[in-house]
Amino acid sequence: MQPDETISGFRIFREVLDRAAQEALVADLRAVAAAAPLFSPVTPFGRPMRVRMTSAGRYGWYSDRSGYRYERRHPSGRPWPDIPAPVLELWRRFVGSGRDPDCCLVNHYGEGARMGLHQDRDEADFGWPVVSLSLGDEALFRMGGTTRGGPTSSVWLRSGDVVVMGGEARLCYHGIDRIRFGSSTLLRGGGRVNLTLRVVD
Ligand code: MD3
Ligand code: FE
Repeated sequence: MQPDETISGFRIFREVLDRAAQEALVADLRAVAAAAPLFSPVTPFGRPMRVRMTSAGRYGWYSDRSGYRYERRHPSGRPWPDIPAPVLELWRRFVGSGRDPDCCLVNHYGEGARMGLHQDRDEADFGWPVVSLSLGDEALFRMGGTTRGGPTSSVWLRSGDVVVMGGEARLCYHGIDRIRFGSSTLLRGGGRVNLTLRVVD
């Protein structure tokens, strides 16, 4: 499959899901959030993150004063719900059926939410790519290189877009500078949801 754009190894596929598929997926994600409610992780520096999160799969991503990590259970003590079938289908389409993701992180961006530049390095094997799906409001995605402080480039991600980060891009710095709150009608009340699929262990 050919990406619509490739920017420093980040492969961007536009409008992979049409509106009907996006709406169906939002219903699945509401069920995930009912079983595993969204929460605001606290960074190791003690600051609550602006983005609210939950997860599906064998592992969920978690953070508190003790650090960033994956956990087997939601803070409620219950295991994370299963990854919705259409999400697994997306992964298999872009990565193949050799191994399914262990974690589907669900990030919710309300008005004013952003995510600073960071690397994803809490996983055991960087040979597996990360796949991300954007839903709802448009977001300004910034990507850099594998060291902090180098040049970056930015691109707007829209609802239904998929980004695949493998190879050189897997350890690149990335973040969300801002969203255009209310730019999409997918989520009632506005906002953005991003799914990231990862192999963890
Ligand atoms: C590049 N999320 O959850 S998705 C994250 O839109 C995260 O919520 C952002 O960064 C969001 O860690 C960006 C795009 C993305 C996801 C994972 C990556 C880019 C990546 C992993 C490696 C390199
Ligand atoms: Fe990330």
